[in-house]
Amino acid sequence: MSTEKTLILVKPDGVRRGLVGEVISRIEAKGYAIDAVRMLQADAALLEKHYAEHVGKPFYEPLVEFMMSGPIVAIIASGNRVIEGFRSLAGATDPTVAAPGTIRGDLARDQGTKVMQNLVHGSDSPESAAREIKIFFPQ
Ligand code: DAT
Ligand code: MG
Repeated sequence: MSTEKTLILVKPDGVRRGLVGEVISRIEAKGYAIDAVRMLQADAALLEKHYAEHVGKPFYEPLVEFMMSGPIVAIIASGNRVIEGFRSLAGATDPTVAAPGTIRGDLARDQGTKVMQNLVHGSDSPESAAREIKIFFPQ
């Protein structure tokens, strides 16, 4: 059985605030392996693929604008149940109510913007992980 992999993003707010190391530290401290890291500037076409499920929602345009507002860091992490495990480390989508102890709960808050700025993305299923890893690590 091959080890599970997930796609993690440190979003532009996380890069701007110098939290790349903090996020990677939390992944490593939990015991997952870092398999690949890549810094990039996302464009609208890449984000439309990544956020296909959200196209047309009221927060989609602000989401794309936010995700293009600066560089992001894409990470492949691996380990048994890493998909679920990283979602747990990240905390709830809304940083105001994300539990203390989580990345979003400890380090993010509501900024009064149309899209929630919550520092990190993590794949939500094995199918999403496989799809998203191909988008950010096409080689
Ligand atoms: P998650 O990132 O927790 O998987 P998601 O996939 O539902 O959440 O949404 C993608 C991102 O879009 C999320 O990280 C923040 C933003 N977002 C989601 N729902 C939102 C809403 N109702 N209002 C504003 N931003 C939202
Ligand atoms: Mg999601």
